Amino acid sequence: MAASMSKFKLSCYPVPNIVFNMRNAAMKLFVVTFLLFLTSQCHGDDGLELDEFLKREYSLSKPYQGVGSFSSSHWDLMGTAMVTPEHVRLTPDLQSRVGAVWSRIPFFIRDWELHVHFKIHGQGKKNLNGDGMALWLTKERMQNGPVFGNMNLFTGLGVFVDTYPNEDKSHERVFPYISVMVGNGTLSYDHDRDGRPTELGGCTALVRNVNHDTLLLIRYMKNRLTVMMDVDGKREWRECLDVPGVHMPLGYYFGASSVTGDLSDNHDVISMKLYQLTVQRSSQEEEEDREEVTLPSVDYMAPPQVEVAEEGMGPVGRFFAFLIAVMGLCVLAVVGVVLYGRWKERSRKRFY
Ligand SMILES: *[C@@H]1O[C@H](CO)[C@@H](O)[C@H](O)[C@H]1NC(C)=O
Ligand SMILES: [Ca+2]
Repeated sequence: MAASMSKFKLSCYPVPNIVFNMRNAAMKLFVVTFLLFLTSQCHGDDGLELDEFLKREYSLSKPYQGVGSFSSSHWDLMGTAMVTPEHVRLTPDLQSRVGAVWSRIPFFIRDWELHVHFKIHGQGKKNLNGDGMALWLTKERMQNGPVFGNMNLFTGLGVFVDTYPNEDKSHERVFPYISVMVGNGTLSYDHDRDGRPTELGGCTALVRNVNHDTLLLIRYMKNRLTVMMDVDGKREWRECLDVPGVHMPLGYYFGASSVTGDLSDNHDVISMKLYQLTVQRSSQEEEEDREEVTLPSVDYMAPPQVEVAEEGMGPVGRFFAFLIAVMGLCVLAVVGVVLYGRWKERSRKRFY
């Protein structure tokens, strides 16, 4: 990640030539360090929201006109999914149900943002409910299977709102948990481990049985995948995951699916709104983007997640820590020399 991240970030604060012309190596190091620090503040959001607009053919919203009917809709229903005036209910709060809703139209937009308004609620006490729901952008559609009601070995993006901890040995992860996976047709989602071996990342999202609206945002822009959530009733987006170097082919299908087992919940989709993002690309980025992607992939896969309480330091952070340590040592050395000088002086005085 480090390499592609810094490339991405440096593009928003170009390093001035003057830095490279400096004679003094220490000074150069200092300035570059400072610039690196600046660029680490730059979030790569440049060019965002120049223009965004809703694409109705990829959106699902009230009054869900014709959803599931043969002729007049862009969406198909599957299994127990049913339309009411308030929502598309994927599963009711009953055992062993599978439901899904799938877009009929292949998706050909390069940069986009999907806002999903959903509601998960039921009678079960905490962690006695399940299993959650998934959002999809995949090559396959309308399949049955073990991954939140959809097939395993899928090809494309899956965002899971997992409400039941299957692997719960250490309670180190608080559920409901959002996790993200990019499948290439051969990667298997491990349900018993809540998908840990293949996840790109994720976060806890306390979305169940709450009185306020719960929303997810999935953004794919310049091959960067970002997931944000608005689940606290504060009406602001909080970041859940942000991964550069994600390559997604065009022509896939949006979907949402859900499954219940021994444990259950109502899994409702209230709306899915797809916005096209208009993004400026440099000619180099245009060049890179012209290479056709035939299989979804991710440049950098994190090693299987081990939960850490706080965020680790990035390369820049580590460099700073190193710099501070070196500076600290210098200060100590100076203080030591001064103290030693005084001590010598005093001991000399004692002889007179
Ligand atoms: C799918 O991804 C995995 C993990 O990155 C990789 O080992 C495998 O070779 C990929 N499969 C294909 C068909 O590219
Ligand atoms: Ca699970």
